[in-house]
Amino acid sequence: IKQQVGVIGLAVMGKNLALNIADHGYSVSVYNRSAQKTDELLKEAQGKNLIGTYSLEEFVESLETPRKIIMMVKAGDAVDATIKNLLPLISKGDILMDGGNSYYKDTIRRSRELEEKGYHFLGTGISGGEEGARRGPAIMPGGEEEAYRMLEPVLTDISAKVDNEPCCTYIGKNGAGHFVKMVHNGIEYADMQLICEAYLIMKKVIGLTPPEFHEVFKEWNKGELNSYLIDITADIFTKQDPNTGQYLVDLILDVAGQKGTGKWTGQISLDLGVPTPTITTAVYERYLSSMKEERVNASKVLKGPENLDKKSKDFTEAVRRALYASKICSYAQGFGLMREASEQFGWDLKLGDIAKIFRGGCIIRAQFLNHIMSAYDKNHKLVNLLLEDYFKDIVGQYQMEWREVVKQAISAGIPTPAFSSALAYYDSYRSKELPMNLLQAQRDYFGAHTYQRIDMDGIYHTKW
Ligand code: NBP
Repeated sequence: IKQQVGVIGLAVMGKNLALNIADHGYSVSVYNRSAQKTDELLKEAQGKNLIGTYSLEEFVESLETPRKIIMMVKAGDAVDATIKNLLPLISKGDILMDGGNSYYKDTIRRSRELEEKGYHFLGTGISGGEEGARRGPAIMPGGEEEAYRMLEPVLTDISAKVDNEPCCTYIGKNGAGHFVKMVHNGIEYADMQLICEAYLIMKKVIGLTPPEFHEVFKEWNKGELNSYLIDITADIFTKQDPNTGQYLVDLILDVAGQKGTGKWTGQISLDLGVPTPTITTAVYERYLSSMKEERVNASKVLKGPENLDKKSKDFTEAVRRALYASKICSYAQGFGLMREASEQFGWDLKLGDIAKIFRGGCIIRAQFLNHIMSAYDKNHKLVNLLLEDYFKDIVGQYQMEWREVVKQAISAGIPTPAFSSALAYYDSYRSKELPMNLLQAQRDYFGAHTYQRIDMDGIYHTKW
């Protein structure tokens, strides 16, 4: 008898996904380019219905048809290479799923190429890292709906569950699943940056210590901000270095890495003409962080404000409110980007369902997503989350503290670009009047770009 599901690529993600699939009662075949990872997995999978194969021929041969093959190889060339090697071996009607963080345009191309040849292709975003892959990730499948339906039982079984519902739903055609995963990661960048700015403000302005931070974040996690990222942040502040006894967080170099999905989100928001300043700023801050040597030099040369206005612990509530309001703006931006992509690519994205599957398994899982879900349930054509009652009221109610926190940071010279950009987004978005009348005049002055008037119809040009 043949195996039901095949997994190719047995690094962190593929290995854990294969174990997860086997635990849900499916028989699994695995293959990895280098044999060592296969051997390691087989040792771990003893007693499970999981077999190892050592050539793609053997792998393909071991699977029942139509074959269900999940690729978890490195995004980029490795995916193309794996597809190329599989093509002579598989049959029409087989399903190939790419579960890595592929660039959505690559997925659109691969879908077209494979579907033309009669194969099914699913570009699927999987979030949750190692633990998610093993215990239940959030899954964002894109491709032909018909092909998804064939793999749906496996994917929903292995996904995270919230209120007994799977964190996996069909997203849309071709690149839709990978696009949504990319925006998820962009939002994740912003969430993390916002939390880090809240930390920096409280560190500098109030002078909180790691144990105090632990208490503050633990408390925050009981309220509106309840989320995986706030929870792990609270936890991080408890860890002490066994050698020095110091808090580990204070010993970690302030240089952040990245793998590119946040950058793509920023690039595509520019391409699609959707403002996502808070998300993009979070990417820029990682770049700035990596200019460590330059920053150290600049810190000796460039002046900041002299005095720091210290605040009492009560100020943490203002920071919490500023964080929540900023978070709302960054989600408004991310969901705005998905809304526009849905229009431009004809994906018909169900934004409420997307918020729903983000509630479990993935890094941005949070209570707050319930509000996004119900906002789109009430009105699936909602143009901006900020306009929905719940968000509008919260941001309206918290804005004075939000402004106060940003003012404090600015006057103390503490860099809080994500807080500030979220606030600037809010203020620009709610502005009936922007200064672009002057900008249009400038454009017309130097480039005869013409302008429109508020008092008359038509297109005008002036000899300034
Ligand atoms: P990696 O992204 O580190 O990729 C390693 C795997 O790709 C190994 O199995 C490797 O085989 C295989 N591979 C490479 Br590299 N080039 C290949 C080629 N030309 N042909 C065949 N196989 C090739 O693994 P990962 O961290 O498990 O991530 C897998 C995917 O999931 C990526 O797209 C990643 O972005 C995404 N993702 C990762 C996480 C996470 O937390 N790590 C979370 C969410 C999504 P080898 O063993 O022979 O070198």
